[in-house]
Amino acid sequence: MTRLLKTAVVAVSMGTLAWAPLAQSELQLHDVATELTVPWDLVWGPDNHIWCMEKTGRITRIHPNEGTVEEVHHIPGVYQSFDNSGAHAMMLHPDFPAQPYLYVNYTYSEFRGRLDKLTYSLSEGAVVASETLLDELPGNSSHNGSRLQEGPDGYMYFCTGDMYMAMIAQDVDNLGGKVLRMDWDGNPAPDNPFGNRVYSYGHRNPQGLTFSDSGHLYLSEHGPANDDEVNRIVAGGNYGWPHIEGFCDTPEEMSACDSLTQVPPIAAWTPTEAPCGMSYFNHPAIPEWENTLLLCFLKQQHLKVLHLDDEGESVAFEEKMWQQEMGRLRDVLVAPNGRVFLATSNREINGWDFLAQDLDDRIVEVVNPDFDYDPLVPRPIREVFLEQVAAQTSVVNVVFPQPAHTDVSVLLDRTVDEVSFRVFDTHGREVMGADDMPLSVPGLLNVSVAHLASGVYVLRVETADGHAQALPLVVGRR
Ligand SMILES: [Ca+2]
Ligand SMILES: [Ca+2]
Ligand SMILES: [Ca+2]
Repeated sequence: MTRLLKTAVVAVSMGTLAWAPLAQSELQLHDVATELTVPWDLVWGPDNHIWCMEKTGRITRIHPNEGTVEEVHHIPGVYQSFDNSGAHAMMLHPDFPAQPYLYVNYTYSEFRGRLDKLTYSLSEGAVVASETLLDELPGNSSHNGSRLQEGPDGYMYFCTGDMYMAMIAQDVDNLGGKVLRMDWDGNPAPDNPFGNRVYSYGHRNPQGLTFSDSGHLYLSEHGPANDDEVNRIVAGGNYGWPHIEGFCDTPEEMSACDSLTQVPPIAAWTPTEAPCGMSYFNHPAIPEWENTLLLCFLKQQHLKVLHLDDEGESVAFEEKMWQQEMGRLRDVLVAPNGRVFLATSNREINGWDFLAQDLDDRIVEVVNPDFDYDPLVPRPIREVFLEQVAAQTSVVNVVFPQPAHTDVSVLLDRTVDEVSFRVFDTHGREVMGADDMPLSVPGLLNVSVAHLASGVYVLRVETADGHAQALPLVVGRR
């Protein structure tokens, strides 16, 4: 259902350096999904769908070819101010859906934000439970950041804004103006530089966060009237705000630099252009963009292509794409097969339409028609789940997830295609069960526990050849 908008030859504008390569690819833009409201964060799922969170708190699963939009959840209690607050960052657990969790950051009152862990139910195709990992994050009408990323070290990275309270960015005990590094339950990663969740500090309002293939972490942040920045993040680094804006180059900044070791940005722009979502790109689908950071801009309404040097330590040159053609751009997503998706941000301010263009807000795909993309066929989440289960051949008699909310699965030997099971409460009373039940997938028993009260149970499974085992089962609800 893709609508061809236009064909744009890759326009190379002269960046800060004097040279730029000639580009050969003719890129096309086309709409993937339309009539959204400020799609703030796009994520590629293991089901080969785009997972999208709008500023309103609506979470959808979007078919990247057909553009169908399936609502998964609407976060209750998202607070949107006249300005920028609302829902800002989302990610899926790296082992989703075997670990059926989504992570979201949003403001829930004028001055407060949260990081929540949501539980997705395979049987319901929706979020069925939520747990708050970080409550009482500072918040404000703007400057809330944020982005979430999985690190190559297996930890969760989360960048936060200074919430219009500039000095908190320098306080390593405050969660604002930081890059945080945590496990998947929101606990500090064990070797963090300050013994808490903080990984780096001195950030103003970061809204872009991405890892390169070689494991470097890059962050984009809004400057005040000067010095938007892209930073390469190192553990324990102080990125200067509010004492230093951009590089340490004014007399006041130079005296501050005597007492403060600032990690300088790898790129800075004055006057400000409002950088936002950012993704590392390194794929033959667009050869001219290999080893680049793709960076969205709101105010100046374009995509910048920042070409990194071989070490990833500096920006060699930059290009500006599609200036003022799609309006404000909020996020860029690079799929594993090199497809690139952009999210517009024109229905700003709680969906007011005064900036809106036709069919806004939209997700637009950037395509190189000369490249033969790996199709990465979009598929049901259940199929992904069964594949994950099948890969875990050495694990048997595992009951998951625990606590179970609606469904529980038991991983058995893969030769088992029929079981009898019983569930007992702590008084030894049988509360449910079935005899000689054929398994739709050999080695995997799925049981609905939606009708059981929260509590501890024993699940007894018996196979046709008489092997029986009792396993603990915890049912938990909000
Ligand atoms: Ca994203
Ligand atoms: Ca800085
Ligand atoms: Ca400066």
